[in-house]
Amino acid sequence: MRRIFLFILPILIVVAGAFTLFGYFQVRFEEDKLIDDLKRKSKHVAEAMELSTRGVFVSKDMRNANYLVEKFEARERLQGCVLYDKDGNIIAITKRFNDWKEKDKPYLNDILSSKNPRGELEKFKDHTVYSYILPVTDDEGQVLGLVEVIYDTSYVLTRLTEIWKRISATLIILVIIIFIIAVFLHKQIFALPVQRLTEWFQHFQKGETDEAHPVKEKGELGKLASEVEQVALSLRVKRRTISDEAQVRLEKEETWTEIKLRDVVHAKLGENALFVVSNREPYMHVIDETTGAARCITPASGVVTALHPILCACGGTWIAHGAGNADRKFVNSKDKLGVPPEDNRYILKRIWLSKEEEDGYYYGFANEGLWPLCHNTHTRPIFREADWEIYKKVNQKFADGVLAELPAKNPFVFIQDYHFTLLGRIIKEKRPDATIALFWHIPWPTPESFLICPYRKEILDGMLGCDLIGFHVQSHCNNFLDTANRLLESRVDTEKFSVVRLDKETFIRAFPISVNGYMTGNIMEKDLTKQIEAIKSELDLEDKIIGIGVDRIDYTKGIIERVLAIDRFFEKYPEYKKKVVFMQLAAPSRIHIKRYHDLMSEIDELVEKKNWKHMDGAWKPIIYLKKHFSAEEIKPFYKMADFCIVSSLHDGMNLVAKEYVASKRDLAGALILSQFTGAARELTDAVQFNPYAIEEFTQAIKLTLEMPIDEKKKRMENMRRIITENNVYRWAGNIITELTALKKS
Ligand code: ADQ
Repeated sequence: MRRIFLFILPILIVVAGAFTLFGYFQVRFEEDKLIDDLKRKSKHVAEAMELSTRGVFVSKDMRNANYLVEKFEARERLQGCVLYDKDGNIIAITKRFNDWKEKDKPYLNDILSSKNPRGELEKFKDHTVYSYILPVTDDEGQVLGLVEVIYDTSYVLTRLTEIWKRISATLIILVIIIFIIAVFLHKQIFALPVQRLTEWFQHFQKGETDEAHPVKEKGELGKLASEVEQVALSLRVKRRTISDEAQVRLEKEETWTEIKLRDVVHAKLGENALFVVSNREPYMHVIDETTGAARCITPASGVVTALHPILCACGGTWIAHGAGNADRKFVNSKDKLGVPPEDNRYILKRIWLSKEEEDGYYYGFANEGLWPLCHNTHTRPIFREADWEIYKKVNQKFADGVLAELPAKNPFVFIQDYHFTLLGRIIKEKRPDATIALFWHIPWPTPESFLICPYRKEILDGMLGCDLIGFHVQSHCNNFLDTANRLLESRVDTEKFSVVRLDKETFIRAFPISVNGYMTGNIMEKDLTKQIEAIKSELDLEDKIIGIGVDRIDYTKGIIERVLAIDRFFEKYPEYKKKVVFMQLAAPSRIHIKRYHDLMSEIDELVEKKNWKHMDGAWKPIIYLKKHFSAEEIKPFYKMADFCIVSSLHDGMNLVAKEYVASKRDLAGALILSQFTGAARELTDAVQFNPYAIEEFTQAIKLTLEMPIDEKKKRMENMRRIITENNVYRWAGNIITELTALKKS
């Protein structure tokens, strides 16, 4: 529309200018004509009176004088007549024009002396009149008196206003007609062919039509259309070849790699694009508090860690909340951008939420309600009706954002986590042809625990809108099936592992999530060694045995228990003082929730207290680095650590455990792992323990430190084999394979 305005504006300015000029001259012409007419009439009337008044002036017959001035009053637009004697005094005046007497008339003397008539426009009260004064002379040429006729001129103004009105109305009509014609022509000549070409392009490149492009003209648009045609054709061919090649390669390959996953996606999903939805975005633009410049960070999130390599491998669109305070600066008109920033591999679409929405949906319902509900850590879930209402609204908002992106046929939507329990149902209702999977990254509780949620039915119903629901481990699947069976009118098929509700079947499967196997990245081994040396020298760690913990600050991660166990360890085994140092990397998270805020202070105080208790010279047992690290920054810490502690009180999987193992190429390290993590099911070679039992925890640390090197290597080797085989590409590949198989059956 803006373009049309820019196009029409000069035309309108020229037309309006020409009309105004024309109007101005027309009005001036009309004005002159009317005034001339008045002059002529006044002169005529005055001259007609001249003869009669001569007798009156000679005889000084006042009766006749009055009769004369009243007689001429009947003429059209004539307001009054006045007779003056030879000294300029009024001797007779039309009655209704009596006020004229008051007017100052300095010109009378001139007329009497010059004997010339005078016709002028005069101001009288608040209007203008035309006055014509004729001197009346005797036969010798001596002035006997004056005759004045006064005409009303207000009709001149009325006529001129009418003319202006007419010109303005014509101009407005003309402008509207020009505008309509321009919009119509623009649409016909430009917009419609481009719109048709765009639609044709979308369908042709996907193989949904074989027709030739719709632009028939030969000009510039025709050239553009033929260029578009070439691009569409090569895209179409490329898609098909990729899909065929993928199928061939798949039949050969064994281990899951980035390429194999890409092949699976192309072979199984073919033309259907992949859409991932999560709350947390993979890239966040934030204003750096010290420099004031915007920078791009990857949030500390297991979901992001797992999904990013998949999108990098397969492409597609990731839809997430734009939570960074500089996020809006980096999106295009459709709220999208290509990521990673340095090498665009997929599209990130940001959904904007108001503070109130973020508060109710994310902090409130998801993280104060569902998160503690699903984690068995004895933190009371809080359910507020207002939060639930906002949670529903935000699910609808994300659904709208997803639906706007979906292509015409059979899209594949992959929803992440407890933030979007209602999304599957909403999307399915609008797009029954979409294949929808939901992956639940946290544990699923027992039916008894889930029962306390006031919105349990709506949540289960929303989730069962999906075709597939994935959990990390089988026990979470079993809990979900039990919950659906007990709390919802549905049929659970224990052979197929599915739930049927309202004729819709949803399959429930375990897919243990993982990392990308060997922690690939941009850092060279040489650089890593340099970074390790720098960290060690800065923190005085050169000859120390180093332990590490890497967590978001969350009560489920058992950080308090970890500090207590380290305290107990040095209490029980003081010979390790000055030899062992534990480094805790901790990213603040969900800080607007009181429970998390309190936890941060609690950890700060406890670390301070225990460090003070055991401190010896420059040595202290715990180095607490409370900040968000980039994935690259964490790598040297993993690599230099002799052991890693993961002490979650309850965790869906825990990727830190897997990241640590994946980073230990030299096998020099050991993992101390809580038995309440999903990872504990796979990583059976880790030293496992109960984080609630501080003595047992302490013994696990001691056991690890004193474990023979060969055994440590063996254990690490086994764990690495498992992670290399069951990497994140297998996780995603299995979900897609399962889904396509289930859809066919
Ligand atoms: P999270 O609860 O976020 O994930 P986790 O699996 O441990 O937990 O992943 C945390 C991620 O954040 C890791 O990639 C880690 O490297 C990173 N991280 C931790 N501390 C950091 C710091 N200080 N700075 C920067 N990054 C940091 C949820 C579930 C888990 C499940 C994942 C994936 O709670 O059980 O494993 O999803 O499904």
